[in-house]
Amino acid sequence: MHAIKGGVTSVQLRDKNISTKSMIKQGLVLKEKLQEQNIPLIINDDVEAAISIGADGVHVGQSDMDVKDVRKEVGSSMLVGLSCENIKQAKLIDRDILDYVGISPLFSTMTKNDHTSPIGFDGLSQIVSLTKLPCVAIGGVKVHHCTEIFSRGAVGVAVISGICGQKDPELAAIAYSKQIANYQRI
Ligand code: TZP
Ligand code: MG
Repeated sequence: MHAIKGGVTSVQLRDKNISTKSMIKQGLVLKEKLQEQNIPLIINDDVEAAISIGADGVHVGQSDMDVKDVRKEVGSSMLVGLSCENIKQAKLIDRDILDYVGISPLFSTMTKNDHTSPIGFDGLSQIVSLTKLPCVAIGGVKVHHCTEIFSRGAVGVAVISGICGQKDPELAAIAYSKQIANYQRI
């Protein structure tokens, strides 16, 4: 909730090592808190949990459930996002099924130990230009990267360690929010 006070506009619940039952338990608690603040909750890679929680969205990776099947299960009102790691995957993005794309990883990060090769700013531009969907950059995103990320056409940044791993997540979120607000004024 500190991060939200600092300006975070959506939250993803991600834990690769818990059961659907625990995901639902945690998700329901989180959903209630986020709903009070009008902040959407996205569940990572667990469609069953996302449906049970009544989450606003579900996010899958390239090796998770196929997005066509995800869409069939969640219906038309839930957001569905997909991670995209390279040009080949970008060319296969189906904008009739998906709502947004997570471009990943921008830079190397210790948070996800099995990530693919970092794509950097130029990779980000290439993938953005291949999709008409809103793109969010993830992976090693620091405050000082935000202006460049937005200038390359992404509409958002997804951050874990830069906010959750900081002593003061609220202050960290404020720093990201300021960069984004400044960019929007340019
Ligand atoms: N997917 C690609 S990189 C990543 C995920 C979940 C981790 C991002 O974490 P951080 O700490 O913001 O680099
Ligand atoms: Mg995954």
